[in-house]
Amino acid sequence: ACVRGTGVWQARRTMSDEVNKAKEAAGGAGAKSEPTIFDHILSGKIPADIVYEDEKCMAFRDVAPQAPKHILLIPRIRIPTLDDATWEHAPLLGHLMVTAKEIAAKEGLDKGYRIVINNGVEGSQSVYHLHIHIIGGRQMGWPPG
Ligand code: TR5
Repeated sequence: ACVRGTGVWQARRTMSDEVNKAKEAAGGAGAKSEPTIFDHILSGKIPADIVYEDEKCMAFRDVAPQAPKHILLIPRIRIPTLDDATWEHAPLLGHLMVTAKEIAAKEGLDKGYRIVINNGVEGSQSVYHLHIHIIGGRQMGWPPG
């Protein structure tokens, strides 16, 4: 069904890789309590291409960009998934949303962009530290895969 070397083959391969990663990430009993790669980026132990930071959050370029611009925006505190967010987190989540549109503007995404939060296994979440994907620089399709 997949034709090597075509965009279709690439897209399918990428999608199944992401789904597999998401399933593996959720597999361990400690998936929600163990530090993630993003904790190491926050502490500076692992380098990242940081585009923005303040006292509440940090944004850096995705290592596997899905579009010309692909940035991850994360809170400094670790909320594993959107499902773990409570009303106490509402001001922080609002801060992230307004920061996301400011980053998009700074990146020149004046024609539009996509904001994504993958949640849990069926949402294809692979890193259990809540993050907002800011994706742009090309025409997005709908519905998402
Ligand atoms: O699938 P979800 O929504 O959980 O998104 C996780 C994202 O983290 C994916 O888009 C990955 O490409 C991205 N990612 C994973 C790593 C990583 C990263 N982005 C920047 N830097 C990274 N490092 C250093 N290591 C990763 N494992």
